[in-house]
Amino acid sequence: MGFDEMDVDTIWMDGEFVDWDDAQIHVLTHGLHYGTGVFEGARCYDTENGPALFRWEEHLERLFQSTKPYEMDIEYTKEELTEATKELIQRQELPSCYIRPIAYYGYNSLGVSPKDCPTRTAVAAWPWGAYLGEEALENGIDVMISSWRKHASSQIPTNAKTTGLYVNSMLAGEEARRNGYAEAIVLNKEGNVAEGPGENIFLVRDGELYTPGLSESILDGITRDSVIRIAEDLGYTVHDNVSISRGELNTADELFFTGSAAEVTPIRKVDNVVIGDGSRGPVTEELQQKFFEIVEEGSEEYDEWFEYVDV
Ligand code: PPE
Repeated sequence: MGFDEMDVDTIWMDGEFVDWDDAQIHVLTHGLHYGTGVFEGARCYDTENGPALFRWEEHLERLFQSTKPYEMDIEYTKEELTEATKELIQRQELPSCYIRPIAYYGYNSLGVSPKDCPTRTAVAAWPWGAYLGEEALENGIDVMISSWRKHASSQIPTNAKTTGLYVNSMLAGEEARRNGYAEAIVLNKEGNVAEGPGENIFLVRDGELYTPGLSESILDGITRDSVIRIAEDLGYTVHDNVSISRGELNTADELFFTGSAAEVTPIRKVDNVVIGDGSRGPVTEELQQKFFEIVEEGSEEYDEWFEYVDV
């Protein structure tokens, strides 16, 4: 669904709330030419205690961490960005939405060096349903191992959520969709499993969970972290610092993706190989149900994960 069909009218840009259609930038913006932006994707859930930003502090922290290799200075404090985001949600009356903060080198001069280009910051929010479709949450998706490899973190910091990184994600995702799959799995330079184009991946084997470690060229996903915590609280053993070979995907009992947009999405097939019995597995289902229960209720047990927005 395009933005034109959505009931949204305001974007926060560099300290001001502007009309959606006026949220424009110059075509010679540095970030457009060289991919020099960092961004976040978070969700606001309409919990039983009212709308709440899910793990907002962690998203903001990662946004600021992402600027470091690029020596970008966001001119706003975390508090200011939080206030702006809450007001953006209030103004648009969006009880549940996806939130996209972005900071990027703006307009002044071109040439790879961003010197003298200002750092611009914006926050947008819009309604966004299930990333890979409602049906995917229940039945799982078919994925393809991409022929594109993830950048090694010696080539580009993969733990920074940089706009330029996502051309790799786009290539992998579109290759998969062209071939009739819903999404891709991207291997790292060593040929081990890294992640999806916009998701982390988990494997279940003999009732234990495995997910690639941070040195496997992955984004340090916040949903990944949430699922690890939920799984451990439910009594599961989670191996979160491992390498997973391509072959291990085939023999997994269950596989699933996690992400702010993708939430917890089961994987039922990798290339032509059926995973488990080809449907959402029991461990995936338990974790997924618990995840949705937490975000729908605004659970007390995980109270520190919620930042409430008064509406
Ligand atoms: N890996 C990548 C490469 C990634 O982009 C995401 C989020 C994750 C893992 C999961 O991280 P987290 O959201 O913190 O659990 N991808 C975002 C962008 C999706 C998009 O299409 O844009 C997201 O989920 O918001």
